[in-house]
Amino acid sequence: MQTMKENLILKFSNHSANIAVLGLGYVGLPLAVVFAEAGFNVMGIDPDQRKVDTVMRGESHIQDVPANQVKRLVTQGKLSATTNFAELQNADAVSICVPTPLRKTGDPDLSYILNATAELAKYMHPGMVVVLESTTYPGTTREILLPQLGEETGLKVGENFFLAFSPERVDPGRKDWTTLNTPKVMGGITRACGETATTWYKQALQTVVTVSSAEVAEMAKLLENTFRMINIGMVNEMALMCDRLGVDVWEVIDAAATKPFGFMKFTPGPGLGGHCIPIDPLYLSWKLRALNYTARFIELASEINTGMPRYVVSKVQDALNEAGKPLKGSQILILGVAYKPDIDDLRESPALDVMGLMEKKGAKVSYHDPYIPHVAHDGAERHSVTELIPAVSQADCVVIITNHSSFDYAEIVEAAKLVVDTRNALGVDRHTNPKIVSL
Ligand code: SAJ
Repeated sequence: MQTMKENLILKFSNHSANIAVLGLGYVGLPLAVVFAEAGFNVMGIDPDQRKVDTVMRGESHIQDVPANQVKRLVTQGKLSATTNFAELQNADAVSICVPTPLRKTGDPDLSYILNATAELAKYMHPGMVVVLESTTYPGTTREILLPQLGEETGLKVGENFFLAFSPERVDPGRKDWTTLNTPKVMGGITRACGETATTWYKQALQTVVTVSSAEVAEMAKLLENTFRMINIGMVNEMALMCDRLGVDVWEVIDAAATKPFGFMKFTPGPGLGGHCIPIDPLYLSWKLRALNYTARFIELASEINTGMPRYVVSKVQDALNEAGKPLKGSQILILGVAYKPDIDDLRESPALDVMGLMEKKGAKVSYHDPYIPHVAHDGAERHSVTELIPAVSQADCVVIITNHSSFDYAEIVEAAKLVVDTRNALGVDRHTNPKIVSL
């Protein structure tokens, strides 16, 4: 008599398993497509009817997923989408790819995971495997999902249902490392869970790395992103120290980066944006506070990173002061508001803080970003200026916040009265051109 695990592994091996992906965002849709390309029947489930309709029309709302690929898979009947969670009753395997943002208080917002788990619990049946992909604090899979999907449904984890965690590693816009070829860590609640989930993912992804528990997998993801957040914080503090020392931080970093081992280059900036790096580490520090431990590196790095927008405003204020102009009443043009170059994502962008702080000090602020036509934030609605060079020449100060590669920096500097460059977009010209002030 085949065990549930053997039965599932057979379904994964012959691709007869029905797959469901909960959440069709920047993680879920690429994952659904990869499973469908591997030959599985995949049902994408999302409460957002627009996302579902887009997929069913054979289109794509995610920049990394080509519409023609969605169209082909939908036409072949390999990929479909619905808002109906009851479809989960037909699934053998479910990936949960829902958001894990922060509340205004800075605490984790687990509402998406809780809602997805509550819906899934209604349709759990023997012989299912569930993998949580959403970045969260260590223990979430065991403490939140297991009780609702296991004990409360009468199912036995590791015997007639299998539960694991596998951190998403999607970097929107990246072409070299994709969902298909980025190594994927997998950790189960039990050994059988890890093995079953690994067998599933190995049918579609090039590399799956099995670890001993869900907690190891949850913590690995947090280490990955905390590593970046802390190093960015450290290099931002280097910028603050170099400013006081009168030393060019960009030259210092480039010099240090000539070391071929034992060093990894990070660069200072106007702050920390994105949906991962500024947020994920706070899930870890929040969990540790509940265990009466203060994650000092995370808290210090967060303090420095969140202080960078204010530092940028002080640099602009000092630069205008040198020109005999108060910030109040000055026309400021922000260049680039996306959270990093060459993408259209505004989430947690430091540009939002810089613009808000300047307006509070009485500056007249406008922005130009070819990727972001309008910004609605904190009750203010802004639109990207269309005629860039006239706006540059009219501004009392141009502030480069996001160094999109499409900008013609020579033309911008030529037309500008003053430029504050927070990304070293202008390079060595900063040494010779009195118009340029660098972070
Ligand atoms: N930043 C700096 N200095 C740096 C690097 C980044 O100020 O040296 C800023 C960026 O401008 C941005 C923020 O930090 O505002 C985050 O930048 P990021 O390069 O970490 O980009 P993200 O947030 O898109 O991070 C993603 C992450 N991917 C996942 O979590 C799956 C991260 O793990 C990747 O390492 C990163 O992409 C990447 O390498 O591009």
